[in-house]
Amino acid sequence: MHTQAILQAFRFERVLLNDARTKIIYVLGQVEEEACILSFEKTRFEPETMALYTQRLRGLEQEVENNIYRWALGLVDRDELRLKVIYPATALHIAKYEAQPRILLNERAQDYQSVTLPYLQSIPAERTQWVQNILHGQAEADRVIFRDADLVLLPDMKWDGSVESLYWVALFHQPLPSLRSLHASSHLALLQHVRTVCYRLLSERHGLTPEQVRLFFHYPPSYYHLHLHVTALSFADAPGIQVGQAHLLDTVIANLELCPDYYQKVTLPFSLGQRHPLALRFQGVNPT
Ligand code: M7G
Repeated sequence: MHTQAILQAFRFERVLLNDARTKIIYVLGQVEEEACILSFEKTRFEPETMALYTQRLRGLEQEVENNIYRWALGLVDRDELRLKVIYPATALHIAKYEAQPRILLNERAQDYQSVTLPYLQSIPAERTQWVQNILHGQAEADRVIFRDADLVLLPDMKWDGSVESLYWVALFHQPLPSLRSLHASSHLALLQHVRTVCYRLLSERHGLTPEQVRLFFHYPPSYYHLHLHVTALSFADAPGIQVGQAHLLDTVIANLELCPDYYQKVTLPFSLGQRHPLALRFQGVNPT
């Protein structure tokens, strides 16, 4: 089904999340009796268009003047929006995007075995079909930045294309579910390799130095097929960089150098939406 056809058939149900800071709204609806999530994001200003911006502003309303200060609401022609569509959306997607309180959990090594592992094994394989499509060159092939026998590097769905908000993602061919699967003897060389590749391409393409980027894993991820997040440091409030979620690649490498099975032993604290299925499974395991 084409995006336009999905939009035409969309029947609005409710707003999942209205983020005033990021100017992104997530809405849930139905398309042909199946759930569909749409997100609309106000796009960033393009510096090149600013010279003539004042002339495009019209319909000023709610003007206030006070001394040298004044403010108003206005309209600009061709107000662009970034649209994302998840269709059909699963209950997991709805739980991911719906506004809800977050809770901090501690996943001990034994909790990974008894709670998280059964959870990730219960996730249908089609949830990571998009990863397989990229790895096998069946989707986004024209966007791929780098490909070799170990990994594929490409722009993340979240990237708006600007260097300041650079967001790439590196997908590994090895079917490693997450950070928890990493062991020095099998993966240290792979992690050093991805770091080298990212640094080289960030420098060649955008003149970014290693001091200007952050490479990190999420734990827990939304998708249990290991992937590395690559963002510009100037993207100061990039989504998912908070403690309880992001683990810097440099720290991961250093931990594995100190202790080869660090990620099989360590307790990993993480934050999740209270209604996330993994959080529900943890109830009773992590009484606070
Ligand atoms: P994550 O840590 O599993 O989940 O990261 P998160 O979405 O909670 O961060 C998955 C990363 O892959 C995110 O940064 C997504 O924006 C990105 N991503 C997800 N999908 C479905 C796609 C896709 O189809 N194409 C691309 N290029 N990136 C995607």
